[in-house]
Order: sequence, then structure tokens, then C-alpha cells
Amino acid sequence: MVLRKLMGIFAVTLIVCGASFATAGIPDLEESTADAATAGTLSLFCLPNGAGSVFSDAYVKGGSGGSTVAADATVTLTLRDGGGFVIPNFPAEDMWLQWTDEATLVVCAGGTIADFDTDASGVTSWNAGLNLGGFAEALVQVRINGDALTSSAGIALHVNSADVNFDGVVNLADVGTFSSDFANPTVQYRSDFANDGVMNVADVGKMALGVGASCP
Ligand SMILES: [Ca+2]
Ligand SMILES: [Ca+2]
Repeated sequence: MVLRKLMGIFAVTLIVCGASFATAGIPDLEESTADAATAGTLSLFCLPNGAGSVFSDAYVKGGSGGSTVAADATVTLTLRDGGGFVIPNFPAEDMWLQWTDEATLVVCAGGTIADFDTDASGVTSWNAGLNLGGFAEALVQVRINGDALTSSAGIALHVNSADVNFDGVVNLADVGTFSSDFANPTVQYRSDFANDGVMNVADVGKMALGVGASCP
């Protein structure tokens, strides 16, 4: 009887250990967390060739009183398994950003992957310029091997780019659309690159910077 009890405990221990071994090192979408360095809705200017703004050089969406307000949008992810243990050395190319609405966005191949593999603390981040065109006013989700984190609904980081017509190339067609937006009394987010709710020379400068850029 005692032997049978011991065998039972041994079997249960095996099953419990087996279960935790099975999830060790496998990213858990609820245990893993990601946040931007600044709270609130932010705006980031991008270019298909990656030469747009770095995340630490983003804006508070809409600015304040017609002035741009700088903000650090750097996204930091801590990757954990089902046991809450951090996962180091996870490949950067398997972690990327994806907006909940990408209808007016073009993402170049691998254009939104993490800056580096997770470090010894299971941490990676996004600060380098993304390779993308078009614009999105939606939440952005961190995806691990294609699956979105469930620990939050996403991060309020909106993006626009000099590739206004979202075809992966910045050319005269984009300049034309930007020019008509510039003359439009109703400010269009897609063209308000130095985002402050006003069209002015700062936006023109970013348009000019982007001409000729394309996906790598
Ligand atoms: Ca274009
Ligand atoms: Ca502006």
C-alpha cells in the first residue's frame, strides 16, 4: 500500500515535471510583456529603406497647440515561458511588430523584426527605423512566431511614411498626393509626418528626405 502511494506520487511528480519541461523555453503569450517607453498615443515617421525615424525620436500623436512634442517610443519586450522564466537567445527574426489594421500599410520583408536576439534577461527592443511604407492608425502588437502577445491588446503607436500611397516606393506619385494633402485645410495623418496636426515645412522636409527610398 505504501509502495503503491509512493509510486502514485512518483508518477504525479513525473507528469508535473514533464509538463513544466514541455513549456520551458517556449514563449508564453500571457507571461511575456511589451511596452513603449512613453505612455499615450505616439506617432513614428518611417521609410521603406529603414532611414525614417528611430523609435526614440517619435512624437506624441497630434502634438500640442500646433507644435510637435518629442517622445521616446522604444518598445521593450521581456520574453518568458509558461513558468515565468525568461528566455534568452531567442532569434530576433521570430519577433516582429504587426498592426491590428494594415490595410494602408506596406511592410517590407522582415521590416519590423526586433533589433536583436533576446539577451540574458530575456529582453529585446525595437528602436532602429522600420522598413515600411504607408500609414496605420491602429494598435501595434508584438508577435512571437506569428502569434500576438495576449498580455495586452497592443501599443498605441501609429505610423506614417513618405510612401503615402503604400506601394513600397517613394516617388513622384507620393509627392503629388502629399502636395494635395498639404493644400487640404483638413490635415491628413498620412502626410503629417512631423506629427502635430499642422502641415508645415517640417513635414515637407521629411517628404524630401524620403524621395527615392524603397524596400531593400
Ligand atoms: Ca509610393
Ligand atoms: Ca506637421
